Amino acid sequence: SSIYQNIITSSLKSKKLLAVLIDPDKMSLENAASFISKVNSSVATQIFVGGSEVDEGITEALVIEIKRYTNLPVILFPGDVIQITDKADGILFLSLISGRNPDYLIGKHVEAVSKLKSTNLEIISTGYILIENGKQTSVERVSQTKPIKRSTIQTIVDTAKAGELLGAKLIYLEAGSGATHPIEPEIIAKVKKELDVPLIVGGGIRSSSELESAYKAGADLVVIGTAFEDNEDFFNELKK
Ligand code: 1GP
Repeated sequence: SSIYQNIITSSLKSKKLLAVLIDPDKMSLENAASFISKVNSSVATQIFVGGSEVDEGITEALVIEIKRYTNLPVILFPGDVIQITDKADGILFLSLISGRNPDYLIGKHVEAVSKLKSTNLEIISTGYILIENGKQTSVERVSQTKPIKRSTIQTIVDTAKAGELLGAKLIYLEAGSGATHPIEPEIIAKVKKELDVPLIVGGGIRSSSELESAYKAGADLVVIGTAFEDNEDFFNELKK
């Protein structure tokens, strides 16, 4: 349980964590080495690999390539069962608790068990909460679920707490990849106040000031993908 233990320890010490999200659908094997060298010289502490729509087989090849170039933990953030590979270090076992689609609450998890049993992946139960962000995100489209409205903060807070009470080891507030606006600090702060487990925040964070404001509001780990895909120079602002 070293990945989770590290997140817990960091959270207790208020040491903030940053995961770089690599979508196998958008990252070619050829570009992985140079991208990872930038990740290595940045303040990033984790690498997440996953996406909403990824063809079978691609994830494993990419994870092997990423692991060649970094010692950071590589954690699967899968949109589907076919993205599971034992070449990674861990997996966020996500239940989409903002939605009411049984497939994404428990169905795909049942399907995943036979695959997971043959791996040494560290499996981290994660309550995944999609929050409305003005446009339809791919999580919404693929999962056929509605996000929670940002105005209904109490529902967001109660959903996060229900996830924790059901046993989630992490709660992940998601605005959706490429979201126009990141999750409001007020939402992050209110959720954090109610939670005993670490809080992950992601979606639409594109600057170091937005990153800082998510941390300040209470995010223990922030996930950034699109901002690095669009502009690798952003790593220069996040040098160690
Ligand atoms: C998406 O939270 C992650 O699942 C990261 O989102 O690509 O917008 O950074 P971005």
